[in-house]
Amino acid sequence: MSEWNSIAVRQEGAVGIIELARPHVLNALSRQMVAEIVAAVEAFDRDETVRVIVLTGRGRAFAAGADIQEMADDDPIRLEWLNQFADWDRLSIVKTPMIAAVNGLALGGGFELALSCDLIVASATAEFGFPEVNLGVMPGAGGTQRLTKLIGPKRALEWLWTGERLSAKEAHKLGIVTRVVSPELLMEETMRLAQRLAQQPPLALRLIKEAVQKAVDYPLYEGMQFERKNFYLLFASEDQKEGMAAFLEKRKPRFQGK
Ligand code: DAK
Repeated sequence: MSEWNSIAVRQEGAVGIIELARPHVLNALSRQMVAEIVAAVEAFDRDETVRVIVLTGRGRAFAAGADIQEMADDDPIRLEWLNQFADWDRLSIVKTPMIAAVNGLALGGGFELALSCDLIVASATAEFGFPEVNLGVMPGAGGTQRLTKLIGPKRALEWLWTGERLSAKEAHKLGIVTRVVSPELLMEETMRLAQRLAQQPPLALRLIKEAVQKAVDYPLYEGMQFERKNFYLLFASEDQKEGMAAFLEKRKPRFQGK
């Protein structure tokens, strides 16, 4: 997809930036928009010049959830045929580090999109929530699973049942968000973090990401075995040679992702 209707895509140095761009409906995630986000993320993921991907929203919302207009008349059989989660699920196999810069409301699918990124940087005015329950449904794109793994079943249940919103500060306290910054500094701070990560050895970042993801699902022993294999694998990289040589020669390393 080279033409984008619902998003804006650009690259700054080694950082690929995707901006959700339907502010008139608070970036409600239409099917077209989800397809575009996934296509843009995958294109960046395959591009060796892109070391970090940043997702953000235009206007006052990051994303106010799936497009209710579009799904109001759905039925289970149509949903089965649409198989729309096939697109969505591809986000979880992206290897490049992904940061969500949450500028405002992140509700329902919008919160799920942020949770499927590796790190969330939030504006102090951002709010997070799963209002699906107020529509008579529930999250379907990972919300009950990802939130529970992050904050535990009791706290997750309370937020999922009430549909109430968490402030950026509460989300930070619960470990959902790693940084809270003032609204006007959101992109600057996120880009600073992204550029910093872009200097790190990309293969190590990818294999660390994979190992941390396994830590969430694997028992400790299996996780440790997985970690070890990735550790060994990095010794096959030029970046390992460069990193250790630079240390011994007391100079700054230059990592190339090789
Ligand atoms: N869908 C469609 N339009 C939306 C929308 C949404 N989710 N959220 C807001 N809008 C539209 C409003 O209809 C309004 O349009 P106009 O009336 O101006 O034409 C415009 O955006 C501005 O919104 P408001 O006028 O309502 O603004 P307020 O500040 O008064 O209220 C609000 C903001 C966020 C509290 C309110 O808009 C609201 O409650 N929005 C709905 C939030 C919500 O329930 N979200 C959860 C939806 S369920 C999937 C992935 C995920 C999911 C499903 C599938 N796949 C991968 C396939 C998840 C499901 C959900 O997210």
